[in-house]
Amino acid sequence: MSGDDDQTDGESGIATKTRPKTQRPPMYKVMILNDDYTPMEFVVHVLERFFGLSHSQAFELMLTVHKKGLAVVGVFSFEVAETKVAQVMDFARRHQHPLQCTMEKE
Ligand code: TYC
Repeated sequence: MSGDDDQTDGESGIATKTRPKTQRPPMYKVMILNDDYTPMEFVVHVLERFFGLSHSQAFELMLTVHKKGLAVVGVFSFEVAETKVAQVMDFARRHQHPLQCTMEKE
């Protein structure tokens, strides 16, 4: 309950609050990198399939990567980020495209 941790400052008599530290799990950015060979449609398909983006969101994000070199495509827990990276890398390799997907602690 909020207010449970109200305390009274000994000197001033002013009510003060302590905030118990809430532990949040670290989150990981998943990024895709541009290259000169992977077809644009393939990257759009990857973003729709593995990151749940709509076609127009996927197309825009693909263009951002194409122009800027890389972009964050999502932020996930370690396990989910690891799985996404592995799925994308495996899918790209199976289609013989050099698309790279990496993760980084936020
Ligand atoms: N640069 C690629 C091309 O012109 C398209 C591309 C976009 C590749 C994004 C990778 O992550 C990427 N065919």
